[in-house]
Amino acid sequence: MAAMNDSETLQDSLHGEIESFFDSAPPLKDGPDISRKVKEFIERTSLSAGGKGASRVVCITSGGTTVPLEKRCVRYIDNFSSGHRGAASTEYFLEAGYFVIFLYRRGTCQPFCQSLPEDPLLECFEVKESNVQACQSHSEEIKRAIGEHCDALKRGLLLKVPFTTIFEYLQILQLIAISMKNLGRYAMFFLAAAVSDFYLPWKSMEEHKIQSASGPLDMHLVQVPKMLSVLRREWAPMAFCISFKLETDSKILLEKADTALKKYKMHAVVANELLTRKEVVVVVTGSEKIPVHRDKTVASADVESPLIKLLVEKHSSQIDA
Ligand code: 9Z3
Repeated sequence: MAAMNDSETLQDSLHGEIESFFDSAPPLKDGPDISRKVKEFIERTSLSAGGKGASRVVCITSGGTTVPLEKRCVRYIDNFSSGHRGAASTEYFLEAGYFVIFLYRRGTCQPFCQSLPEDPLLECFEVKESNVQACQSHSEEIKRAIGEHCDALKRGLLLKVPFTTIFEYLQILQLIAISMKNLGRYAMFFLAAAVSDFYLPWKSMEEHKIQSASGPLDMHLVQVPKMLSVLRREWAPMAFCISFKLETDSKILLEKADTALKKYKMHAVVANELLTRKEVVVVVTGSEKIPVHRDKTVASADVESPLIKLLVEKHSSQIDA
């Protein structure tokens, strides 16, 4: 029997880690329902293309994943992400003619709601003569938000799928990616979600709330297997894949983005720093590092607008190659 080389051994151990992650994960509560909705959505995208080639579909991940510490979860570890990047990018991809699967963390920013106050229900409406109506000061934003959201849903351009835990996120991402496999190069992944690096396996988790009377807490967290490799290699190998690299230290950011690009064979890695993430990002590809800035002359302009324009161009080149 031929001896395994280093890369085969690495792939084998990654497969083992991934298998054990999925085997030990609690089954998705509404798995069959999510699966049906995703399949129907993707079927509709193919139908709508008619005879004109294929439609482009992007899966946008948004928000942070949680790591539960108890099965009947009271406490959890969280990952920072407001969901602004994913929500704003959803609007720009829809504008560019993409179908969007928006895989988002429950409670984070939603597309079309960027200009609304934090608590729109309580801050944008008032009661007048026993009727609820939109406040004059917010009526235009509300009309736009509701109108564009309903339109995207009605025309079947947007599918929203929520997650909370790292277990839900990775199971749903796998389900979506495998369903998108047949779209080939017309599929795109825009992985802006902040994904936990460590988790507590379900089988080693306490059933009930951890008791503080037991003294200091000692917990062994296991590394979350790097699903980016398997997404590229097996789940949807032809899809155009963009991942994100977040750092707080600018000195290591571009190097780490470059390493991720090569290690996971991404088409581009968007590098961003926590404090400046709304002003500038750097798109790192195999041949260039392109800084993308927000247009500072327009108060409401965001960095996602030029970023999505650039990524759509890159995706077009990939499709035509
Ligand atoms: C990002 O870097 C996103 O751009 C942000 C967006 C989470 C910073 P907001 O949601 O912020 O608009 O508030 N996302 C990816 C972060 C991440 O976890 N990347 C992993 C890493 O850096 C690779 S998958 O190791």
